[in-house]
Amino acid sequence: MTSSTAEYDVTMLPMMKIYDFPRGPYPARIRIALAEKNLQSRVRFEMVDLYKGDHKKPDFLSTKNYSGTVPVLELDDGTLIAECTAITEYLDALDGAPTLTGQTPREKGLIHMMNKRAELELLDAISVYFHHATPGLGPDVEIYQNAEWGLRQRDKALRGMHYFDAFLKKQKFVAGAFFSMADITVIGGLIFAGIVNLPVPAACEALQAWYASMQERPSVKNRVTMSEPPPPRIPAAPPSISILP
Ligand code: GTS
Repeated sequence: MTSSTAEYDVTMLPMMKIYDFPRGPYPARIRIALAEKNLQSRVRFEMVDLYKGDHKKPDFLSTKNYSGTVPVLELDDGTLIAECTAITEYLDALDGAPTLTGQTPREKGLIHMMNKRAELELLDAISVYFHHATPGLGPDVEIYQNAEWGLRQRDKALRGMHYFDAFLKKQKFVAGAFFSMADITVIGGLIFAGIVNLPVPAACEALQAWYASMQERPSVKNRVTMSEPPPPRIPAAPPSISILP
């Protein structure tokens, strides 16, 4: 599968902005997608402090994302695209050779289905557990919690891990023979599982092995440091001037 078309030049793309929370599992999905598509240089990240509840403030809700979540992609013409799946689809389509969301109708259908399942059965379930049955983002942000609902979602996520394990016993990647958006979403789920100390069950050996190999991918390994500012440039020492005659 090709990663770009002949006339496509990443450096010609206008700059984009991502409203982001660097260590968050959902923003991780976009960071991984950006690296897989070699688009890191076209993006500036703007941190939204979730622990301060900045994503729930009226200004963010009315001007950036009605749903009060990050990431949000902002294009140079001001267009705003929220939802990781939608953002990934946009980024993947830029080069006309989508590698993450599939090229054939069959690939697209399977990837979309498995991506949605990775959200429903794993990532979103762990997110509900985090927000409802743990301190979450703290009392100022978590204004309504329902621990029972959160614990049910934790158990749903554990069942989801078994579901994906069964798939990965049979195939190399979540939606088939190649790495896709569905893998990224399961990775997001397991990043969140790590944050909430929800280990992958020992019986899920295929899922564990797959996750270990995913963590070796540069896009996954370097996802957080992607947005750290480059180290300060040390000015070159001025040429030494001899004042001796
Ligand atoms: N369906 C959304 C998507 O796919 O983009 C969910 C996004 C989401 O929940 N993002 C988290 C968030 O904004 C970011 S993080 O938890 O991964 O850092 N959570 C804040 C909240 O209050 O729900």
